[in-house]
Amino acid sequence: MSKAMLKTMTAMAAVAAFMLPSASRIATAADAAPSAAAAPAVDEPGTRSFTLVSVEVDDTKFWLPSVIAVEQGDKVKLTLKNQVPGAGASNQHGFTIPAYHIAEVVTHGTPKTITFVADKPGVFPYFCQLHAAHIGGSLIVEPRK
Ligand SMILES: [Cu+2]
Repeated sequence: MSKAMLKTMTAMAAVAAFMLPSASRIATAADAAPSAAAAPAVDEPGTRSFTLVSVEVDDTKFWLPSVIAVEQGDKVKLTLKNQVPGAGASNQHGFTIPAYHIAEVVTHGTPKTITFVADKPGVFPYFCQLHAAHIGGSLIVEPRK
């Protein structure tokens, strides 16, 4: 069987599976709403999403997780949250990935979302550009095969 035929049959099966339940029961607006809401939020293909949180443990600040890995060419979406308690200027921490020209300042209580395309393979450190003692991590970009 050809790959194209298999693809077509798979698509037809998917359509049939989708159509059967709705055809076999009387759909009401009340029925439809929960199933629509239950559908998971899916990123567009090729997008990798991560939440990075800055925390303080025993007087040491960390960006966690300390390793994130993607594949070269992925669109990367990072949600940055600063959960370190503080007031005034001390309620801000930096997040930078110099190799990707990213440098943000994240205020406690105000998450930031950034996106970029991981076009360069390698291991790239991320850290807080405001405080040398603030421990960062590594972005691993696996080369595309
Ligand atoms: Cu910091």
